[in-house]
Amino acid sequence: MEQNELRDIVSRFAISGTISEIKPLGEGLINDTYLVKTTETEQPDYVLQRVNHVVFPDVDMVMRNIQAVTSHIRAKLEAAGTTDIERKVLRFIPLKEDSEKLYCVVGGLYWRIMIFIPNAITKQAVNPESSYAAGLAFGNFQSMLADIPVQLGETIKDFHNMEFRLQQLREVIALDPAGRVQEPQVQEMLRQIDQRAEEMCKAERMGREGTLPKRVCHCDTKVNNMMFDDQDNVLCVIDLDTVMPNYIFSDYGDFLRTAANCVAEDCPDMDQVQFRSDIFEAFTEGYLQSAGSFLLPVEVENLPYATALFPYMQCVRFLWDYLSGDKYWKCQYPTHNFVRANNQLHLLLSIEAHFPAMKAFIAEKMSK
Ligand code: GN1
Ligand code: MG
Repeated sequence: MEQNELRDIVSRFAISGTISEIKPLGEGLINDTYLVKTTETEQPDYVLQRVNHVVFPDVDMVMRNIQAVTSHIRAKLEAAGTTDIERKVLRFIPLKEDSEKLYCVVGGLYWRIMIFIPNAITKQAVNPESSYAAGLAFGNFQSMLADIPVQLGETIKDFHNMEFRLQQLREVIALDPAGRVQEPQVQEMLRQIDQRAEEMCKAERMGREGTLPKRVCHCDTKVNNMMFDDQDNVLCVIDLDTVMPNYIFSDYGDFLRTAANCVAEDCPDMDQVQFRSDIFEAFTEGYLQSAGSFLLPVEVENLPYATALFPYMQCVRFLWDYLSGDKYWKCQYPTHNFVRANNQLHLLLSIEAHFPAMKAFIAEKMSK
């Protein structure tokens, strides 16, 4: 994108200060992000982002959700007398022409701007200390949003609905567009998926029966979606596009899926795919500390289920994409999606072996 086009877009927003330069920021795969520097030291710098409207078809809903969430969190922080609030919650800048509107559309693309948080870093890898901090931060995030007075929209419909993900898989099996369904290793994986399908859909059943509530969740709880200060304290949770009502299992389970695997989700050496109980324990400890006060017994009891659910769901989603002919995730080689699915299946097997220890750990924490 040309500098002058970017400058034109930025100038539609009610920012203060003079733009000195605009340069790419971060390595996100879904949205395009730029840093907008201003000349004056007393004025903030900004983050300009193009929202991917293929992945998020209703950008207006995304921005209404974000506005509701950030203003609710800001009000809570102010009421608690928190200092340095601008570094603890994101602030999006409205348009000059409409102070209620937080994005603009230019040539069919969607743009928004937020204040850049200075002296903050993101992390890619975790250790037990940062997992504990992440558990606290994501539990706090859910806790602050527990009494949000508006109904948030579902920015990706049925995003973490296990019944829907299995239905998508069945549909692609029936069509077999890439001619991959009969591969023996696919058939074996389908057997493993089938064996667990009923159990893995229990959140949806409990939801229908009215025993499991939906709460406001982040739904993309990776460690790189948090900002830390230089003392390793969590400042705030970022990447709020997927914030929507969901079972709390989403935030708890997806963090452990990504952080507690000894290797990356596409590592092809299945012997190395192992669940890390040190990461599990540290994250769970932090999470129960900040979310324990509002969680229902049924939610706490099912945390081990949540830990299994997300590798299972991701196995189903990667296999679905493999059988579809690799349309959703970028692939570096023809079996990349199958390798990812297999990695997630092996993570699930390792998690299943840890079930008794996980249950005992949670019971012990809750009895204190
Ligand atoms: C996608 O691109 P990223 O890493 O933020 C996906 C997640 C998957 C993840 C698997 C909107 O997230 O649900 O867990 O890939 N996000 C969407 O790598 O589909
Ligand atoms: Mg993301």
